Amino acid sequence: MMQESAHDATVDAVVDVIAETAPEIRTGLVGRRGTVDEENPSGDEQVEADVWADGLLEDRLSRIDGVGQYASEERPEVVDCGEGVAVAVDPLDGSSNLKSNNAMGTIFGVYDAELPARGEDLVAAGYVLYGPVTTMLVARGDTVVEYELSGDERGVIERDVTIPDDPVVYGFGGRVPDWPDDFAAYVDEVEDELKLRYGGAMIADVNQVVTYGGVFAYPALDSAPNGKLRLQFEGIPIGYVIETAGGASSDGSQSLLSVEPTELHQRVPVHVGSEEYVDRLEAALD
Ligand code: AHM
Ligand code: MG
Repeated sequence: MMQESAHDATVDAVVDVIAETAPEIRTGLVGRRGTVDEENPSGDEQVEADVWADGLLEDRLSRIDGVGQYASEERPEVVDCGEGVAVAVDPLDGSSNLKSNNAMGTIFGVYDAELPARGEDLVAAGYVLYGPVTTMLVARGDTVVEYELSGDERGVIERDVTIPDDPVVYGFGGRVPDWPDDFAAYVDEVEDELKLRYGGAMIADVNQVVTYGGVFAYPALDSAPNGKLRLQFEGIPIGYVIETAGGASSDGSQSLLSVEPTELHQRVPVHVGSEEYVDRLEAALD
């Protein structure tokens, strides 16, 4: 275990690198929207930008004093880079949206443990959203801060991001006939109460929930009992952001932060958002 103060400096440096690299990732997407002839470890088709953004982040994050491991959705193995915390990254979440020119994100989690690590080992997590403007949410301690990024500028938009009361939106992944019956019954209720917002990039859809209240899920499917999203790179970091913002997360029966990690690229059903809707989801799947 590292000293608390050493952590703080390392987490500061990780957040700085993500914030400084995001505007560069955004402008560097031009000319990198085509697919490469490779799959990532989860079997997804890779886009040129996925591989490029992963390389950029690996290079910069692994050079930080106090970062001991780098791992990403786009490479099979953990990169060892010394002593210290582990940084797990989804370099371009929702990169299939590059083709249709829609929103995407970058997700990061900093773990005080070797990967694969547990949610309780997380010391900070956050995401960048490449929307009409570039924003970044960072969850640390008991606070989520939202920034707007532009060039070298990082302006604070909100010092204490909290999911609003009175939920408004929902977004659920997977094909409807592939939803298990109990999840489909839950959706029947939710769609009478909330309005649909689903864009195919978890970060963009989750940020709708953070902004308006509601629920996002990429659930277990009949054809994929662990869903699509990955525990280390997506489930745990997003669960941490949402819970720190006053919401709840679940794999269907427990917080995403309590799920036992067994392998680096393991998948997990993800349900996050306003507590009421996550509680009802767990009751429906019981
Ligand atoms: P990616 O990180 O490889 O882009 O995949 C994850 C994305 C999530 O952002 C999103 O929720 C999901 O895949 C969308 O999947 P689908 O296209 O099946 O709706
Ligand atoms: Mg992703």
